[in-house]
Amino acid sequence: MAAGAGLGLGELTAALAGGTSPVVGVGTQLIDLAPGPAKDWAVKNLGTADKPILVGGVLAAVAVFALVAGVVGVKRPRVALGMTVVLGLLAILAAATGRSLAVNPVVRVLPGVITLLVATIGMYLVLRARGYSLRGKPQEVPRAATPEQVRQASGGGATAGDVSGEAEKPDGFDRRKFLVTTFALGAAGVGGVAASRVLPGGVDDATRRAIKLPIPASRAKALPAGVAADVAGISPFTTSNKSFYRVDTLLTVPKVDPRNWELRVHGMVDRELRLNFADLLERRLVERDITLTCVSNEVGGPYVGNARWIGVPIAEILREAGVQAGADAVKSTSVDGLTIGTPLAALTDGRDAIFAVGMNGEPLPFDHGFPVRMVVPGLYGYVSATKWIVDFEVTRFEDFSAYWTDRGWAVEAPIKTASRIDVPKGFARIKPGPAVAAGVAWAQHRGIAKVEVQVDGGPWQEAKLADEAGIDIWRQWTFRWDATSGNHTLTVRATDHTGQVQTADRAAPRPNGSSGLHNTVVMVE
Ligand SMILES: Nc1nc2c(c(=O)[nH]1)N[C@H]1C(S)=C(S)[C@@H](COP(=O)(O)O)O[C@H]1N2
Ligand SMILES: [Mo]
Repeated sequence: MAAGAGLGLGELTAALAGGTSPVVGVGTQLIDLAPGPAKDWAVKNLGTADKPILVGGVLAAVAVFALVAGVVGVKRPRVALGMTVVLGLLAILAAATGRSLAVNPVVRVLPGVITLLVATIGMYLVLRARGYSLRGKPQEVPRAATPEQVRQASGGGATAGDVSGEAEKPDGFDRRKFLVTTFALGAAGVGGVAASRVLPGGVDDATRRAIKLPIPASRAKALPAGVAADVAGISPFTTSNKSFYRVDTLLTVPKVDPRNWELRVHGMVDRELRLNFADLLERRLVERDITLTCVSNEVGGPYVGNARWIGVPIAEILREAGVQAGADAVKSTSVDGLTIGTPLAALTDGRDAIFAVGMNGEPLPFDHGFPVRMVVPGLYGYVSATKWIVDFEVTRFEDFSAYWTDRGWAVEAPIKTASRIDVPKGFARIKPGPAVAAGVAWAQHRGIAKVEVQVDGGPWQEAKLADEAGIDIWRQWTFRWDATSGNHTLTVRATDHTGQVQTADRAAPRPNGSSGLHNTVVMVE
């Protein structure tokens, strides 16, 4: 209960003052310190559930630790207090050294300090109510104490062998006080968490949705009539914001107020720029369909999506800032301190690299980087798609290392040519006769030229491609075949416009993206 009160009031302090929540702070440190394989495993096997599972794990660990402290406290109250202090110190340490949304270092650790104080004082009060003195030797009074013993202990005054210490009345176990104290602590914990949840944390969703984005000066190219294949179960050509995959390292999604948002453009530039949200909206906006892919996507995996973005061309900002000779990279930083390194060339070679403010007709959703994120066609997200961006530094790759590259991922990571079977689903049962397979293929900034399907390891047969919307955008395909009874394996491969055929060589996502061919087994009745 004492630990719960500490965490609850720490949570409330974080909501009120804006510091790092103890649970989120420790969880974030665990994310950052986790060895690469552990993280890969979580991304692969837990998906987006990894975050609630991590938070649940932290809470469970605290609960177990606090229970042990409580049990130990029966015999050794000072050890119990020591353990409680350690718990608080962990929260402070995590906040002080980890990524945090709070800039001010004092504000940052404040919730941890509150957690330490509340939990320790709470533990002290519980122990006292339980009848234990903290000074001198541990008491032996409670539970089995006979009325005589109690009377002796309380009436005897400070005689030799006094076990009570001076501050305490050695009145043994005060059940009422004990229950009231534990109940009050529990209520403080629950109340703190509840209050922190109803407090407005940053800007709210109504404010976000109320933002009117100007009509972009350069609209997206009209989509050809046949970009979408008419097959049930195929990934929609445009991925809705709700079903767009999400990959990041944040336990609580930042709700940055656009009125306070600022992007600093600096480093190897002639003129440092500071852009606020209104500045961005006043610039020339472009609207583009761009397909995003995560480097963690396994062959056939779900971490790919296509959206219609609105944003400011990064090249135009760089031109205005004046890039100095020798620079070859940009280090961008999000509001929580995560860094991403992007090749300068990909931002200036004419492709549609943007500071995006809109996604599928609305301001960026909080989950996807509100108010501003980067979108760069052709590069995996971890080297290009900085969400909640606040800092943009022109620099050289040799002068910095970014968050993911510190964790064993490649410094440069163009998206590999890939394809996926959406229909039929694995182990689907279908009727014999004419059948259809369908899916998507992508090779951003090179474009998809051909998709082929193989049935049971037979010859490669060309699939029908949907119309091409652009080289930065995925392309749908369909394949008609004659299904005969029995189990069959369908395999797909794509070829991009450079002539590169998708490799069959299997590679894990680390260090620079998975490779290999997606296949699906169908059962024909
Ligand atoms: N601030 C921040 N930006 C980030 C990340 C992150 O962890 N933090 N993850 C990147 C990765 S790995 C990918 S694949 C894309 C995913 O963008 P989405 O969540 O909008 O799909 O965002 C990128 N931008
Ligand atoms: Mo990613």
